[in-house]
Amino acid sequence: MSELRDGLLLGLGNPLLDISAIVDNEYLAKHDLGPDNAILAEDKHMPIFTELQEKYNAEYIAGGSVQNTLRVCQWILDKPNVAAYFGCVGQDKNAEILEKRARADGVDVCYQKNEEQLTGRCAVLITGKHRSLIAHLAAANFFSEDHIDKNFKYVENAEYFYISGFFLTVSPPSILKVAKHAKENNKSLLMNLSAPFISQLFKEPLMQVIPYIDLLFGNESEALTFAKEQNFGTENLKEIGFKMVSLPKENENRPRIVILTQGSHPVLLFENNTVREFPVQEIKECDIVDTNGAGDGFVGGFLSQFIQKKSFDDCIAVGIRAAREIIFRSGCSTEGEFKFC
Ligand code: 26A
Repeated sequence: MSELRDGLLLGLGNPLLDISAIVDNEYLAKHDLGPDNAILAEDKHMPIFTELQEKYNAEYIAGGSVQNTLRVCQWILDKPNVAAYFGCVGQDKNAEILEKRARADGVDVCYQKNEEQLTGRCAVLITGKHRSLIAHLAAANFFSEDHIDKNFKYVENAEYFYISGFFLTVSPPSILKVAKHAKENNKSLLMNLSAPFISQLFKEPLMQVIPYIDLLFGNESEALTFAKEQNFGTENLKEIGFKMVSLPKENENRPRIVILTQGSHPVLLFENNTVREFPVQEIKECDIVDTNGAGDGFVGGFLSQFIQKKSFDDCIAVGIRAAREIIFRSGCSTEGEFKFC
């Protein structure tokens, strides 16, 4: 086992406050939304934020995909401040709520602060097992590379970097800066496809960073969309995983790993020309509180072991366990002690 120290893991992402409510299909239809969207808010979506507040008894929960992952990772580790985080917030109450939650969970947040913009929010519309995410990034969209330059000690100190595909909508130059540092210093860059729209609308910056990615996470719909956009000519997840593994890679010292989750179906792990399957215990529909943050939780559990150089069997087992715990709770919440089994 390798020793845990402060700042071993650095995450970059969009700090968002989730405004979460249970709605019906009619409400989704009214706003032209599907049950499992993950999109950027357009002007037409803005009334949703007030409606959730005024008519749907919304809950306010700390969110933002990478921040969720780091909070879950810290929840599992006994030691605070192993994970540090960069992202941009406004100077408002919501930023204070986010920072307080993240610090209470043990994440060493280093926010860039924007005086003109409000902290980002994400509407989370729950219908049964499904959740639709509409993110209004606001301040999060104003993250800039100079925050990295000013706080480069965090980058130098970290051995592992975790960045969402979502962050490609904000600052590809920041991602490339960290990616190049990781390559030059033989450190690990882990990324997530995050949502189908990333492979469609942010294809160019995504393909620019792909060669630097040592470990790529995605779920089945994200993988299928990526394959379609890249003309892989197959809808078979195993074939897609192998093709992702063999995309160009800068640091040839490490083989690329690809991990694809598929809800209650087995997690697939691709390495060189092998694929391994890890079964997931199905959760009864009546035990599901909400699936918001489940994917982030999986990565958080995985990272908590990966940064200790544990085996992939351990990393994935804890990932699955963490996702399960998050599904039993509202949003990505981490109160109480994490139970390994
Ligand atoms: C750029 N976009 C769309 C986003 C997000 C996002 N985090 C960062 N960028 N859209 C949704 N989320 C977060 O994902 C979590 C669930 O996986 C939500 O804030 C939610 O907590």
